[in-house]
Amino acid sequence: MRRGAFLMGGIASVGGAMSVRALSPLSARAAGVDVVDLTLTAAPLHFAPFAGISYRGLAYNGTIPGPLLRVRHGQRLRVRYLNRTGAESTIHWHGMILPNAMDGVPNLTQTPVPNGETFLYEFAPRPAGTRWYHSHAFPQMMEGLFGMIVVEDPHDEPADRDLALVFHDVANPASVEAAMKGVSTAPMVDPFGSPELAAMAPGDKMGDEVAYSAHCINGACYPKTPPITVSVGQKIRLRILNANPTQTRYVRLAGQTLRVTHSDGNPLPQPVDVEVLRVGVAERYDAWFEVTKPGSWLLQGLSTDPRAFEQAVIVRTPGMEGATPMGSPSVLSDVRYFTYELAGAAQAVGSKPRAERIDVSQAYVLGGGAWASDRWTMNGEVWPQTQKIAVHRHDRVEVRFTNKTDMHHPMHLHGHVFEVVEIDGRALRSPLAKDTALVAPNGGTMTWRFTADSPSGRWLLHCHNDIHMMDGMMTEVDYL
Ligand SMILES: [Cu+2]
Repeated sequence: MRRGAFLMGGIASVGGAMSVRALSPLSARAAGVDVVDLTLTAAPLHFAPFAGISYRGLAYNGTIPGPLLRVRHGQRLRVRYLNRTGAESTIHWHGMILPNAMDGVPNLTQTPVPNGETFLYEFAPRPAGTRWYHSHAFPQMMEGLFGMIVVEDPHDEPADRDLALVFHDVANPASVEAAMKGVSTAPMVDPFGSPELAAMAPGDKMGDEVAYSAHCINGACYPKTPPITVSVGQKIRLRILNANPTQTRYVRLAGQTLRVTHSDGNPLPQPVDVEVLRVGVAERYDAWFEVTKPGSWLLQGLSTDPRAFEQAVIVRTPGMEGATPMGSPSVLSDVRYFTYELAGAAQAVGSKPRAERIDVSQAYVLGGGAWASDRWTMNGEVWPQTQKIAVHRHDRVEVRFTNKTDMHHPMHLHGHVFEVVEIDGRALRSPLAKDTALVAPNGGTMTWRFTADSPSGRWLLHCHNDIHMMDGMMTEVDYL
């Protein structure tokens, strides 16, 4: 394999065809500097993950995904952003608590960066964990402007291998246009047995589904994804990001149990062992496994899409180069997969989250999305008419969603880490710290709590499904 983790002042990046990116420990020199300085240039790229496809996309520093960025908790990050996309652009630092002016939302937290111009992003990345960055100017993220950033926690349990895996896909632009108008006929691509498919009535069509022409991990499609070589006895840490703009991914490593330790970069109350990792749009998970015997296994992003087999990479021990890798069935019936209820120890239906003083409470009904509709709504309104949440500093805030659509919605709050305290009428004994969480369909509910202790400003709260966001499912938390 191409084991390409090169340190450049705290940045690990891989040139050429992107491989699975191994994070070696930051050198003393890289970890010792106060400020990590780098330049990100966004520009058009012909992206060709395999023969027969050449996609006109956008890339940071010439690669899709963009370079893997690494900083140590406490270091400052200074990114000179050069926009050569041909349009206005910004960078959003997803999952970070940072000054509002650095949050990268065009026309809300900053003037968009004109083509040919630069902008300086500077902040101390926090909290520690697996986070990511992407353009917040539609449709640049789905065109390729995204990458992972790891904020290293020096107190983290060390891994023998630390691997960054970005799951991403090439969207068909015509289907994106149709999906925005609610008239897409692209197939549903969730695996059989998934809650996404179970939520759909037969013949049910939302018209919002995007079609994808390639499914990649770190810029390549199977069988061109460079295999990952591991040794018996090693403990491997996988950092997984679902950068697909509309679809949940089910990640499975054949024949292995995954021990999930972090969700959206934040430590879980306790590790959870699963066979399959469910990763909603924009979510990240850290999952570990131990190599107990020689073998060759496929790590796969499961879906029923005809090209789903492309989203895979071989994990194998030395000497297994000639072996056929073990795969996984693409069905999820009777499979233990990661759920928030499992990780948060959900109690019985009717249980209530811990009683505490709540200063601001806001309920949202998620709606819209009928066939041929270009409206995805919060309390019946589309952005910017949606009801905003006004908070004072230090307020304890509760947000409750009721999802009346038959789609899951990956709801994301900028600039804060919230706690999921309730799901479908069941209180979580151990609330989950997250920045993005899937709200279940058909009357599903979810309650978040957070303290308004972030820097003041205007913080977006929106569905991270790009189609839903652009069709209005967006609001904001405003500090008074
Ligand atoms: Cu949505």
